[in-house]
Amino acid sequence: MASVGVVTRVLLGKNVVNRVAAANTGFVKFYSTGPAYENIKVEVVGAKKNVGLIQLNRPKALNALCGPLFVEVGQAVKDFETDDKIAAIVITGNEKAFAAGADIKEMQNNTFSGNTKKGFLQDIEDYISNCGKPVIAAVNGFALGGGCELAMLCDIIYAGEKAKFGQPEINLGTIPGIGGTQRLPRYVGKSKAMEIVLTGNFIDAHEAERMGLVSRVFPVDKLLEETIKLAERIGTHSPLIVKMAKAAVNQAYETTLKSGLQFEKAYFYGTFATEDRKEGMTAFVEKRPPNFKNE
Ligand code: DAK
Repeated sequence: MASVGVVTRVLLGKNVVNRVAAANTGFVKFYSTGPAYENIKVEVVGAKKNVGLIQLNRPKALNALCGPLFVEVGQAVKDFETDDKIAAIVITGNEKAFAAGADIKEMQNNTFSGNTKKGFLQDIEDYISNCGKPVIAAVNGFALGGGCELAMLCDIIYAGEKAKFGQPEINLGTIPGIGGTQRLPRYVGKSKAMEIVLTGNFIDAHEAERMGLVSRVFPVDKLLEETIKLAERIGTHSPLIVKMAKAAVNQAYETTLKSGLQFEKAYFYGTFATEDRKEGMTAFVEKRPPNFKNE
């Protein structure tokens, strides 16, 4: 894994603290108290140590999304979101699988009443969708079922050229449950989404790019590096304005065109109440790079 930062876990009795130490600067940051991560790896990467990297890490099960993994991803996203030094978050898997879907063995004996009463893997949707920072999926290998849906929860999807996307739930006698029937049509249109959901067939990375599901495709071994570069590029901007821009784009998926345009205008006007808007335009006029303060 491309890595600049170093992640260590410090066991304090039963409590575990994820300690992220940036090797070059000696800077030490405590992430969160709570249970040790068993299903993901978390790192701070990038030249400025401002990219939070979450790697799904259940390789023997092709990163199948078991309940504890979902909880851990949610916690890691939350931790990165609340850390002012982090500009963007990247979620990735390994070369064989981003994630092959929810853990079928874990849910095999679930019941309608149990799912209805207790819910099923719900939280991650809120953590990622509502995250105020950009979340980027770097997909190599299989992104199936909940894995494809996890990628679609992210703001941008980059893929390695061997990636395969699909919603194969139909083969299991069920249907997508975390956005496959709702987000996929918004990405690729009704006919393609129907084809993918009703056949369970996989699509490859280039086809996914042509359909608009994926924004760029890279050689497998360049994917993570390129995704981190994208996160760093976003990280050169004002985090406050990035948050507003993300919220405005997301409105396009939540409302009518008229309401979305009103939202955009209100946010556009709102940028004029920020120091960073003033700095951005002043820097342009003075022909110098802006120095954004997140204010
Ligand atoms: N769950 C559990 N184990 C899995 C798995 C999965 N989804 N996918 C793969 N594995 C395990 C295999 O069982 C195998 O384990 P062992 O037998 O070695 O112990 C190991 O990973 C390697 O898999 P294969 O031997 O099958 O590897 P192949 O290369 O031959 O095939 C494959 C790769 C990805 C084509 C195949 O493994 C496959 O078809 N996997 C299942 C894909 C799938 O159907 N995914 C959709 C699952 S349903 C919700 C949230 C989420 C969801 C729903 C609701 N809410 C919040 C409400 C999501 C639902 C789903 O994703």
